[in-house]
Amino acid sequence: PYQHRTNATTAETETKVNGSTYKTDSWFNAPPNIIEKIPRRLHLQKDHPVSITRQIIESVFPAPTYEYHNDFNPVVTTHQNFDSLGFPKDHPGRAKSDTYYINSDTLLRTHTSAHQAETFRANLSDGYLISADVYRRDEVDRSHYPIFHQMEGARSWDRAEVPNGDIAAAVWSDIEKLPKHHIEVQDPNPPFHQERNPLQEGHHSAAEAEAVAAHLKKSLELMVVEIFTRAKAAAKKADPGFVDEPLQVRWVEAYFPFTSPSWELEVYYNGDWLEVLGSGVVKQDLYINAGVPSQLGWAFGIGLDRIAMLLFQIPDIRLFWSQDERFLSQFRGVSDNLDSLRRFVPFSRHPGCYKDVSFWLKSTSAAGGSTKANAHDFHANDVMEIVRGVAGDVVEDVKLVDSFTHPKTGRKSMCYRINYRSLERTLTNTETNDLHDAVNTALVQRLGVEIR
Ligand code: FA5
Ligand code: MG
Repeated sequence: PYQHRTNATTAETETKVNGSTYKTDSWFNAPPNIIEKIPRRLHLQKDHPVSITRQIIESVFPAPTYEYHNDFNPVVTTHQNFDSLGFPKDHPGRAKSDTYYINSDTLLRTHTSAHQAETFRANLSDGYLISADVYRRDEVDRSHYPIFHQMEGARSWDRAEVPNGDIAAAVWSDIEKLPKHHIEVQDPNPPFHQERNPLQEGHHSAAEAEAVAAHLKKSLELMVVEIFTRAKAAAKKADPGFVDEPLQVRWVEAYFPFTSPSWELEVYYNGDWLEVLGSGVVKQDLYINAGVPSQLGWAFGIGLDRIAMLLFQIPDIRLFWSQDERFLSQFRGVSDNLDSLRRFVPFSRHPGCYKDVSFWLKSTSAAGGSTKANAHDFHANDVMEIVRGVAGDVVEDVKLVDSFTHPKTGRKSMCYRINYRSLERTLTNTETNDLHDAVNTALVQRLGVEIR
């Protein structure tokens, strides 16, 4: 599926993603191992844990109030992913070190919020859920993978459609209709914070924004209750002696360029607070720019892979990409019967092998005219991606173990430790050595570093 061509006469390059051809330019930084996985769409694969997690959440946001969109194209414009959401031009998320670009104004979406504007504009229903694969250049370890899945949700009300334009009353009456829950919720946040999380003055009254926030929080708490009730049922099936502790959740103030006020929801899990989603009252500019200025409402975004890991007790995020029957067979039938959900039983853990690579960064003075990295533009995500690109999913994690600057020459040295461990079989020594040699060669060729 990976097709990248250069036209010899015009020197124009293009690449094919999901059957469409895109012009590439100097911003193109999506490697073959990423582009090849785009058609996988794990959130739509029947009986896949990511897809099952999507179904469980969808069950809490029923049609016809909520409409589901699960096949938006992952290739979006910088306008969709950033500008339409009010991201400033210098936002770090736009950097090539963090985002996969096809060309200077086309990229692989970094979040499902990229589709907010067009979905508000289409105005097909009161609410929506969007599930999709998202792409971020990031570290490599058991909970980070450059492709993961998000679900975006939103609920809007239209002033033009409620009696006397009284949105607050309409929203409170919708809150009354939601099911009740009995979990402990900590929410010490004031409704607004003047600098960090202001009321959108001129657009909403305090009463309206507070009603929308209350509907948002109640709806998302119900979602978490559904997820953790299913997680506990699975835990009890695996271990009848499982001691069920009361679910605790808390709301934490957050910041997103496209919501105000904003919050994250955290769940107390395995002795720690775990961030599960970001959310907030939608900035009115989004509705105005989408041609529906009389609407207002809330939105959230949740990571499906993280939720799936905790629902099924899946220990390593790479497993989602496994085509091994020992993995896939454990979820069969669950898409058609969510009550049959069981915990994942790990197959034997194969031995891992740590190997270090130490190198000098290219010194800044020697960089003249070169496109290779020097100490100034070195980014750890480049190392992560080169290792993943060469050795693929047999890399469990990559960690920086040492770095120092030579006191006399000013050159910088770094040492990364790579853990090679296949999820599916035992690697031979020769195989690991060959992979590590290939990683070293790629680091030299692509970053211009000098191996020590
Ligand atoms: C966002 O992506 C916002 N678009 C969320 C949002 C939507 C806010 C709508 C307001 C309104 P963030 O980058 O924090 O935010 O990611 C949202 C969720 O995705 C996180 O809470 C987490 O569950 C998940 N997530 C983020 N990064 C990763 C990762 N590297 N691996 C797995 N899950 C991740
Ligand atoms: Mg976050």
